[in-house]
Amino acid sequence: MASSGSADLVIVANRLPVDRVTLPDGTQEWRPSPGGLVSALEPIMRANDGTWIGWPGGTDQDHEPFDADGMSLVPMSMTAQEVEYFYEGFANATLWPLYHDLVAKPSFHREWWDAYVSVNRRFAERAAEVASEGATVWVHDYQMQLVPQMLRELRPDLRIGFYLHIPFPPAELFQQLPWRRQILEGLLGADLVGFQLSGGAQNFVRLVRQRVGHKTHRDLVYLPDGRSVRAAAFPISIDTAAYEDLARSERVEKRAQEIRDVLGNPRRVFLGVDRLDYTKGIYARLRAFSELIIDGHFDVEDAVFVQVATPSREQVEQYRILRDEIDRLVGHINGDLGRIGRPAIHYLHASYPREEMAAFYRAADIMVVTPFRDGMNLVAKEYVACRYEGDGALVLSEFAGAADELRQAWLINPYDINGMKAALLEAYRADDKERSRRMKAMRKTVTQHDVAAWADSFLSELSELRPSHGKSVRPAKRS
Ligand code: GDG
Repeated sequence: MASSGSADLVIVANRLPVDRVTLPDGTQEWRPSPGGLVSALEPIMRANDGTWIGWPGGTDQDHEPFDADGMSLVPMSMTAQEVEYFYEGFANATLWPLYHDLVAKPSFHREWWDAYVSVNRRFAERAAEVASEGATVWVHDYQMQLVPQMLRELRPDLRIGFYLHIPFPPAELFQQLPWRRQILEGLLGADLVGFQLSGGAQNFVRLVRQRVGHKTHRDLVYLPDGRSVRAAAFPISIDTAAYEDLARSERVEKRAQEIRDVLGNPRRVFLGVDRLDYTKGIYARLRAFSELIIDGHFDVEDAVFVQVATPSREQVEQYRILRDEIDRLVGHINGDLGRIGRPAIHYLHASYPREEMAAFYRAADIMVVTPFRDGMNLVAKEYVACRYEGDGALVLSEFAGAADELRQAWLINPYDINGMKAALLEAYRADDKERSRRMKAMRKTVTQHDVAAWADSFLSELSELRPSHGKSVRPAKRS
């Protein structure tokens, strides 16, 4: 067994919750990249002397571990070739499309796989160094699926959890992967494997039975060495109260009004917010909206679509192609349907501070979330959290994990353009009473089930699975 470190709780994720940024004068500094995951885990990390292992972005730079906000951060370096083969290649051009219903064609390259193995090994070795005797290690997402097994071999004393943020595909698709067995065995190093939905957990257990040959019963896998692994659903959520507070702030309220003014105060503002990703269904939704104008249901004076598309994975070819397609479509639509000062679509290829995002959510009457496949989709929940007056409408794809909980949204099939048009129109025409009935029910769900509840339920389940091993994770001190 490797000698142990001092951290009682270790997070292993592809990214650190900070970015290394270069300032105009050439100096560099760490800047927090706060996402839902960090805010969920921060209190638990603080209460447990937690350490976060991840890549800070950039290449070929070694950084010493440092402390930030009561967490100890351990930056992992990556070579330019690893970024290309492991991150852009195997993670984002093999696993990402394969796990999202083959919305794009996955590429299989043996040298990408080799890089995936070696990066996973380095992360596992680092986790083995920093974790204390009997510590809890929580590994995150599709970039790190081999870490649980590698870590268990190095440190059998640890309690290991794994959480997959994206869908886990059905056997019929997963079995295309030349390294399918290695991935399944990698995940089986964990005591608890968490998924967004129970369908993902069931796909995993079925594949383990078929491909690895282990005995399974319901959500349990029995390994020959006597250990068992549980696979279960833990739908992720957001820091609901923090979003609501932001939405209620005077600055955000003022900014939301400014946005509506600049848009010309149309009757209805439609909004899309996504990473620019082919899984998100941006093209189809913009087409559906434009056809409603062409069909004469409303005019550019009545309705406008604001689409925020955050730049993402720009080195990957399929993402470049998508960007060009959306650029062309928006150009066509605005060229054909827009008037002076009145484009049909406001297309913003940029990333904004959280406060501005909240202002967009406040300014929008109808939020349009139409992925072809999405693990959860936090944008849908953020919109609901920001509508504290119980107004606003959500049009949501059945293929987003969030559709399991947000049943009162206008649910659509993103492959069915006519169905999508009908739902957009219904949401456009719905009266206040109808919109409020739906929104209030969804707000209840998002308020009761926030990201802290998600993290607590995963970690307490993990502690129960291995009660005799190691120390318990101390609950977060709520302020
Ligand atoms: C993966 C899974 C799962 C976006 N643009 C800006 C910005 N965002 C924020 C949103 C939201 C987050 O990014 C995106 O989360 P999603 O859940 O919508 O989608 P993915 O990035 O694909 O996330 C997904 C999630 O992991 C968590 O498990 O739900 O299914 O694919 O929080 O607000 N934030 C800021 N500026 C932007 O321009 N500040």
